[in-house]
Amino acid sequence: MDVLLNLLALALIGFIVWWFWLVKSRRVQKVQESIDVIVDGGVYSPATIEVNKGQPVILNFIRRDASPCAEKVVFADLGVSADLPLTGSKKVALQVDSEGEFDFTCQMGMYRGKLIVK
Ligand SMILES: [Cu+2]
Repeated sequence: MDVLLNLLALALIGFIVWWFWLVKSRRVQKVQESIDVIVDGGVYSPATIEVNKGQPVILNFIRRDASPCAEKVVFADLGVSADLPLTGSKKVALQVDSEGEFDFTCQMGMYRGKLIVK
């Protein structure tokens, strides 16, 4: 009888772990982070951004450079680009499913940044 109770308790613990941890973590895919990127003076700050593979991330571009040079950000390898407004900010949602380094630039390639996916 004691053995049976122990087995039941173990099964219950297993179920709780499975339900609350494994099932939930698979169902809810959270954005790993929202990262602010300042666009000013010819540089992105930060210029190198590391993110997790296969997990959505939001890059929040805050443009402080009024020159037309800064008005667009292009992730050429990812086929993603965005116009950056002069006031406020622009959120760029990304999810990269393969490891690697992906450059992002302004349309003339003067601003340069790097997204490292691990
Ligand atoms: Cu430019």
